[in-house]
Amino acid sequence: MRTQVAIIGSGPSGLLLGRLLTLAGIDNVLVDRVGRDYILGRVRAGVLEQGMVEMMREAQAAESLDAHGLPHDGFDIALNGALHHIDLAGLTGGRRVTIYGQTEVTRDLMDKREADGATTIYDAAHVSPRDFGRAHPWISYEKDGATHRIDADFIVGCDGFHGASRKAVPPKSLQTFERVYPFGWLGLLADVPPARHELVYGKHARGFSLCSMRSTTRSRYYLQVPLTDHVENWSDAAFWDELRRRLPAEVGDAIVTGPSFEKSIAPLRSFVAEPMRFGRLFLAGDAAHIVPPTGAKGLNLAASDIRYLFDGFREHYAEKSDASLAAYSERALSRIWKAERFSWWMTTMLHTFAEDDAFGRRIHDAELAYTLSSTAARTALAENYVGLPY
Ligand code: RFL
Ligand code: PHB
Repeated sequence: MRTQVAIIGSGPSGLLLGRLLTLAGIDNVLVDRVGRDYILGRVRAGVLEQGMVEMMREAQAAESLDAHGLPHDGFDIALNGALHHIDLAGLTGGRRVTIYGQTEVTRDLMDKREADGATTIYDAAHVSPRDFGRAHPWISYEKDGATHRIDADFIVGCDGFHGASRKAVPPKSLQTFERVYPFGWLGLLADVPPARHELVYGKHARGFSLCSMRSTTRSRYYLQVPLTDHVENWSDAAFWDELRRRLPAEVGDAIVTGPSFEKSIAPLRSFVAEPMRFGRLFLAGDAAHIVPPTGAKGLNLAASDIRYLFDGFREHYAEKSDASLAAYSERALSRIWKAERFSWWMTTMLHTFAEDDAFGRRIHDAELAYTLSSTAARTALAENYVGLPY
């Protein structure tokens, strides 16, 4: 098989790139090691920046997002039994975020891809990018007992943190930066109305908590838990009890409980790999970087990578210019590092660190108290939360 752009990974970054390329008349093939249902079974992000919403519209895949996404003009931070409102729109000249699940983004893009008739190979084993340091890169994979080959002009690794693309780069060509946090997030999804109409990020001596949602009838809640914890240790009742303990009474009393249909623990990590281009192989999304979810940036960063990369491919094919492709890694990394900083800052400010001494705890408390009390600091928070310009 031959194509112009071979994409590894059918998550939001691979699907968004594929759809934009297809609309621009650029042939592309997508390969994933698992299948559609498995991918749609993963519960992940839920907050979209305005830039990502606009990209979904550019991809002509925003009908459901525009109909069912919930625009949010702000959120609350709970501290010491009180709520402090962060007026995103007021602090940023009217910018806002939209609540719409990653699962739905992925499904909408998959449906468009199917309707486009673009080639997607699911359940492909041992996917491997080859010869990307040379003029004629290709991908190999195994399926149905046979080995297959896709020749391409370019390969894009959208295959997430554990994917094959970054691993195929010789270690000496790659610099990595990493911070692993000493806790995880236990997440619960339930078909109950959200406690409030906006998100609540809770700081508490017992640990961080977050009240989020997917719709007006589906809630997503998180609790900070030790890395040694296991999801089997948490009955639904224990989760609801602990959540209420960590939140002010006005939020706790408004929580509607019900049976969960998803519960899982995710570790928190910051990670960046530099550069994001190796000859004819590009990395995008989680394949190149991870942020802890506290700033709601993971999915949105995947979208901004695709913004820069798609512009590069369009210029390459339509205008015979490689200037944007050449600038991809540097442009993307400049925005990524700012989101890394913001996500790290939100995480350290809002979580409880067991290894903190008394001084460290007071400093983290003062950081949050200052942020809540200063219009300048709240503006900086809001400007990052709604998303820095592309
Ligand atoms: P994805 O979504 O991980 O998609 C990668 C795709 O590549 C496939 N793949 C392979 N295909 C072929 N060969 C291989 N060797 C392959 N290895 C992997 C996978 O099957 C998959 O289909 O990456 P993408 O597209 O870059 O999108 C990034 C986002 O998914 C990610 O940033 C966010 O979901 C991060 N994240 C969260 N972000 C938020 O902003 N808010 C959240 O609440 C939030 N929760 C989460 C998260 C990530 C999690 N992970 C990675 C475990 C919760 C979890 C549990
Ligand atoms: C979510 O709804 O899953 C969510 C929302 C905000 C975050 C992280 C996760 O910061």
